Amino acid sequence: MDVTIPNLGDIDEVEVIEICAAVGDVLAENDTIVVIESDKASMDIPSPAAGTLKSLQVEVGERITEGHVIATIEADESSDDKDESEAAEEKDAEPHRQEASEPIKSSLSSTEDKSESAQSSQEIEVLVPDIGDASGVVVIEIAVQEGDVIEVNDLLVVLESDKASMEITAEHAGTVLEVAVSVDEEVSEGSLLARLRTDGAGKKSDAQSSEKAAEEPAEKAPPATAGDAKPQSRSDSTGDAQPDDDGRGQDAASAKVYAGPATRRLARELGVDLSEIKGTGSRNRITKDDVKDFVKQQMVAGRSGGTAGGGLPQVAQIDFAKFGPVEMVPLTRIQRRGADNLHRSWVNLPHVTQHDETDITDLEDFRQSLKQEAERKGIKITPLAFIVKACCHALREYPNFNASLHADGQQLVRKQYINIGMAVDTPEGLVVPVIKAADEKSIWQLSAEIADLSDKARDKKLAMDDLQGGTFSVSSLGALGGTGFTPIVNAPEVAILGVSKLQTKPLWNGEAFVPRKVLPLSLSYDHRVINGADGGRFMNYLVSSLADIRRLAL
Ligand code: CAO
Repeated sequence: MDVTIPNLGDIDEVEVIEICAAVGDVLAENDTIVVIESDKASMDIPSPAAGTLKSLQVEVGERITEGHVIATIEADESSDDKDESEAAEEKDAEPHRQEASEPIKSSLSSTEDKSESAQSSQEIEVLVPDIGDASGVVVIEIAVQEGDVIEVNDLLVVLESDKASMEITAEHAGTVLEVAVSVDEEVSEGSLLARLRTDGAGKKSDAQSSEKAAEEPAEKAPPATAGDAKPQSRSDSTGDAQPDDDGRGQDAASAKVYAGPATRRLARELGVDLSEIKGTGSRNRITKDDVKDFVKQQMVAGRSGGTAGGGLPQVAQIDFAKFGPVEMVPLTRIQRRGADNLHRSWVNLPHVTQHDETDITDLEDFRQSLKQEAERKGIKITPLAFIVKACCHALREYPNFNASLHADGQQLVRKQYINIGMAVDTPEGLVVPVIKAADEKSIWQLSAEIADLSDKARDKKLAMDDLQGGTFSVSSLGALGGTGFTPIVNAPEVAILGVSKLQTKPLWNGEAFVPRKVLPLSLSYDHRVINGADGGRFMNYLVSSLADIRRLAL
């Protein structure tokens, strides 16, 4: 009995990426023989019957098309007397036999559905909105399922990039027809997330639309491909190889490797055997990060002489459980990405941190005097708005702090705009939204934007654009305490200001010690770009601007 590549829908060619059986192997029905992959998805080709694998007609890396014979099976006794046409008939009759070919069929039918939906004005597609230049955006949460009745603003899906999480909410009330993604799936701008049928009721009025109405030309809809099929289980997906819901797939050869096409591609490029990796994704799915972490571990483990990558001394691996009970707490994606970014900056940039203090008694008096007005305006006014304002003035005065070192190491890219990144502490980890054109904004505007961006960061409502384009950062731990710290530069920026807790201290005014409100500042900078004297000048400028905020009006 020949095993052939089934109907591939609109896919011309696929690549054999894995061979899961050897000639002579005794196979059970539905045991995976090979795994094929297109640009969008991977798919197991299972044995259509129990029997012995007599020959394999493909090799890993070979590109093949629909109908290509990949193997020959000698069916065991129970099916020996069946010829191929009988087997094919039986395949139509038995539901489980349809598992291999059904996904491909579903990809074709989804094309039809889409063209139908394009004719109906009530069916809409929810697409991934503009996510700027963010890469590696994954679905981390799906809040609805097929058949759910939803209201405007109901949460549909949560996406997460290296930098932040973003909630995709419904702009129309209606019913969920299809959820087109699964948790841990990587998506990009324009990817289909879900299809809804509107009930003709409300629609969000704001323009931040992440849904595209079906009345748009049908050809605008992305072509239906195997990758568009909903990857929920092996029986209805041409997407990832996934364990069956009852876990049977865990034991089956076909489900040994549970990973998406992009992860498989990365593993192939790096020469990694996916079966050696334990997946950390949902239902033990192997993610790209798992592959990268595995490679890192291999590099560290493989190195002799106690050095890690880049010749750095290796931190000892200790079995802490030997000394008492331990608990393993997984880091959030933002924490892991943050750790990578901070480490990258720390090992690449020669950091210097300069500490100083500024007397902001007058600033604080002024700020207190604004409290009633602030309440009327509904704006919370904290010292941070003044600090950001002072930084903008200092950056204009010292433009090398508002710059990045060019990749060739020979030039400085001075930016003609001033965008201030603001570190915000969130339950998922540190997030740095950016106040755009901060130098053009008043203290009121800055205060409102600081509150707005920090609320959005904590509520996972930041757009990708809110996280991009920073030219200098401020990290305020003032509300928490401390007398100083060494903030890490948010590379490729070249400097960051750390702010610690305001304290009332006795200061000598020439005649007596008087109580003054003193704010500690810590300026870290990239010493390749900024020398100590420049650092000193920048800090002096900040200190005097904050000590006498009339200077900010100059
Ligand atoms: N000294 C003393 N009090 C301060 C202060 C300072 N330097 N800065 C702010 N405060 C006060 C505020 O005035 C406010 O008090 P009132 O409510 O009485 O007015 C209170 O502390 C709380 O302020 P806030 O934190 O809500 O607002 P903010 O504008 O000062 O800061 C934000 C906003 C988002 C920067 C902050 O909430 C935050 O997340 N900080 C953490 C940043 C961080 O984690 N950095 C570390 C990065 S490196 O790992």
